[in-house]
Amino acid sequence: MKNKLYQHFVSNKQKGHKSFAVLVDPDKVDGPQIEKLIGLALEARVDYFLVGGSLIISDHLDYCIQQFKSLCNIPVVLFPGSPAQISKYADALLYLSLISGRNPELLIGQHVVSAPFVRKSGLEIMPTGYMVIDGGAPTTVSYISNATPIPSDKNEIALCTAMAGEMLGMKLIYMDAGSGAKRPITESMIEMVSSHIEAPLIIGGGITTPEKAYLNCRAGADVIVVGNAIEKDTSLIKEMASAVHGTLSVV
Ligand code: 1GP
Repeated sequence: MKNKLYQHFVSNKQKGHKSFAVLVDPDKVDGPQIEKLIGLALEARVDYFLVGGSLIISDHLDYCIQQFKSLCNIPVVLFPGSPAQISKYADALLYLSLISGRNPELLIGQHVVSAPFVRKSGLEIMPTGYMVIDGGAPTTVSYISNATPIPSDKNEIALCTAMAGEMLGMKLIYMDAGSGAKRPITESMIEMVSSHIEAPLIIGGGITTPEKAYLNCRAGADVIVVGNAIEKDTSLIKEMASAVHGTLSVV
C-alpha cells in the first residue's frame, strides 16, 4: 500500500491512539546493544524506531538498520540530519524541512541536490515540517542547523509556523527541543499547536520521565520521541511506552 506508514500515523491520530518512538543514534549502538534494545522494545510494544541524528560520525547506518529489520517488525523511520543519512533498508523517511529556521539549505537546498537519490531509494517519503524549539541550552541540532530556534515561550510563533507548514503541504509536524534539551517543550505550546492543525504532531527533545511523556500526549502530541534518556537507562522503555499508550497511570 502506498504511504502505508503515514496512513498508520493518520489512523492512529483519528482513533486517539498515541505512539511511542525510540530514537537510535547509530554512533551509539553496536550489534549486541541493538539486540537488547529490540527485545525491550518488543516487550514494551514500541511503535517505531527513529534512526538518525544531527551529526553521525560512524558509517554503519545501513548495517544498523538491517539489524533492526532482520530481528523485528517494528517500523524503522529515518530521521536524517543530512542527505548522507539515507538508507534504502529503512521503511520510511521523515523528509524534513526546517520550517522554524531561515537557513535556505535546510528549508530546500539540500533537498534539491539529493532529490534523485532520495526518489531512487524507494523509501516511503513523509514530508515533515521540522520545528526546533529552544530547549534552554545549545543542542547539536541548534548548532548544526545554523538557525535560531523558536523561543520556548512564544507559543504563537510555533502555532503560526506549524499552520504555515501544514498549508504548504507538510504531512507531519515535528516539534523538537533538541536531543538532551534541558527544557522539553511546554504542554501549553503543544496544546496550542495541536488544537489548530490536523497533521499528526511529533514531540521530542529532553523528555526524561514517563510523566512528561504522558502530559505531552494529554496536551495533544500524537507521537513521543525519546532518545537520550533511554540511552542512559534502557529500562525506561517500558514505563515510557506504557505512559504514552495510556496503560500506566502516572499522574
Ligand atoms: C531529538 O527529539 C529527539 O531530536 C529526542 O531527544 O534525545 O533528548 O530524547 P532526546
